[in-house]
Amino acid sequence: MFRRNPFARPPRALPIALLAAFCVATCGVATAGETPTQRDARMEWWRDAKFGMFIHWGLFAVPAGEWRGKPVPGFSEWLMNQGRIPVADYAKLAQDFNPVKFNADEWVGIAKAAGMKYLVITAKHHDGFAMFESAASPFNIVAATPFKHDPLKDLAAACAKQGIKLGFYYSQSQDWHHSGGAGNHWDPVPGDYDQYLEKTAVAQVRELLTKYGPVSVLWYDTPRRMTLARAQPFLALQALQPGLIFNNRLMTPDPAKDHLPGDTETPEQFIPPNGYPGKDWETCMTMNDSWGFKKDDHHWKGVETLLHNLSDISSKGGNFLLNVGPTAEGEIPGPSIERLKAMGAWLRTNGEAVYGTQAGLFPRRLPWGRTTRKALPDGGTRLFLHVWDWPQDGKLLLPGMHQKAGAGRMLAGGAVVSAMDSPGGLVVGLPGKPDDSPIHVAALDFSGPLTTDQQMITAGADGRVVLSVEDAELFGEDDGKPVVEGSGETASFRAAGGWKARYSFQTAAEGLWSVCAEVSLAAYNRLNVSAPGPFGRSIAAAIQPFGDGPESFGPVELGVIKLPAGTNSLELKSEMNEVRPIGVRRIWLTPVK
Ligand code: H79
Repeated sequence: MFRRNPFARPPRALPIALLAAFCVATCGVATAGETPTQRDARMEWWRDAKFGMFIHWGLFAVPAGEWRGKPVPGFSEWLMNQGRIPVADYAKLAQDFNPVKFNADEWVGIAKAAGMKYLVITAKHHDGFAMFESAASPFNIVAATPFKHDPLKDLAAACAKQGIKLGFYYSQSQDWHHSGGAGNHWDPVPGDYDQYLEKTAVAQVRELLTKYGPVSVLWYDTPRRMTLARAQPFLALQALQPGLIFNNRLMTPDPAKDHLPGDTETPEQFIPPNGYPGKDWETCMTMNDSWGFKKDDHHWKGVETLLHNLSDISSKGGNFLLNVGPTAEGEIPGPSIERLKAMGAWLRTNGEAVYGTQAGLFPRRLPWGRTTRKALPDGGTRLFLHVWDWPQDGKLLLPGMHQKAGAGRMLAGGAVVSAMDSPGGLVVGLPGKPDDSPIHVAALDFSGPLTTDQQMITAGADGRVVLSVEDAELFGEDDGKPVVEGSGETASFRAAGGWKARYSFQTAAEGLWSVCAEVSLAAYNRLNVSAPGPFGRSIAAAIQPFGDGPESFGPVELGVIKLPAGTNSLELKSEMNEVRPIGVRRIWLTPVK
């Protein structure tokens, strides 16, 4: 399989679902001269940490998504680009950047109380403004603002004091301000890209790696125009920080000959359906819509969603880098602080199910939640059951598991959890009644490693892959989550507005599949099917309303899709943005000869 960096020049016309397909980049190549054991040792703290704070802070916090009184659509840190603002006009914002309320100890304290173990702050974003004192460019917070102070110095000290690992985000390629930097097409500053790399980017990364004590993470972004030769000076500098971990966005490899340097996969704004088995990965995600502070962005995710994300990510073996966008005054927004506090409270009781854990056991989606596991010193394994939906009868099935369970308890309160074998697997009895915690966690101990004979969905004897409603992971926008009706053969889900259904299954060989669905709909609709993967592409079918209303289901052929061998996931959604109710029963894939 070829290697592709997620943010290397995404083809413009492709829909987001397809861009996500390209985000399945690969890495995990050890740093030159490092053995696998040394690499494991270097990655250990990061693998255990699970939860970190991303901080997007920069000059963009001053306009906060508005230019000359008018809102500019998109991320606030992209305002200069989206508003096509001339370099000289944008640079004047520095005169109004005076974050007098900034308090590094408070920020680090907020991260720590949230249960976060590391933070990654934008030292320089695409706008080219350095949030640190830099001899390489006067366009920095010390030289160009009334604040005249280096906040990264304070943060480094606060992190050291409070035991939080420090990381820097650095936009090495895109720089809309400096001569030769990539990405400024509206008011380009003439100059040579290689000169820019040497005089600005490499010089500033050297400053970041030499003037702030221990740096644990370097987070590069949007490697437009970055080749292996251009990456070399950055790679060489990294030796200045033993143990440094860096992401997979330094460069775009030439698929014919290069490997992609970097320690971590970086899915942005999504959770990979099956994780990246065998690789280190970190989902970065905003808490509202914008990364940088945007004054009219009130589209906050709820605490339950944020905790489900942390639970889902850890069940797939990844880390969660959750973003805050502080204001130009230097404050983390109140709604972010509230949510972080609630996450911290949950983690203080249930953190054992997250920190230092590995991906859960079951290859198929569980109807009640997620699992993680941890090896015990005596050779046994502790399985954590993250209960998202407490079953009415208090009983959970661990499908295909037939090992004898030892002691079990709820992490909150310690009440005893029972487990009994049954033909379908272990039946776990949860004690008492659920309270208002978004996730209740049970821990069960086993001797030795865990096994389940639960299998991923595969093709049946007739060659078809049949995906039922129970197999679907359902997503809704805001309050519009799809509703499941019925059970067995005739189970269906009903959805309207923005919704998405995701299915995971295994294919034995690469090939073409015809996708069909049994649907019921009251109005014209267009369904979109996509499979994130090397051949990811969307197919869509215009389907007419048929039958006698919502009770009547009929088959519809959606099109043909190419899938690789192995684990696949397929997403189904409506292309109609307006509310168009639809019912979906089974989906099936038939191999195309
Ligand atoms: O720092 C955050 C984003 O600013 C940065 N990565 C995260 C961590 C990022 N850079 N590029 N992208 C994300 C891809 C998204 C590009 C978009 Fe746009 C910016 C979509 C809309 C605004 C550029 C301008 C592409 C379309 C219009």
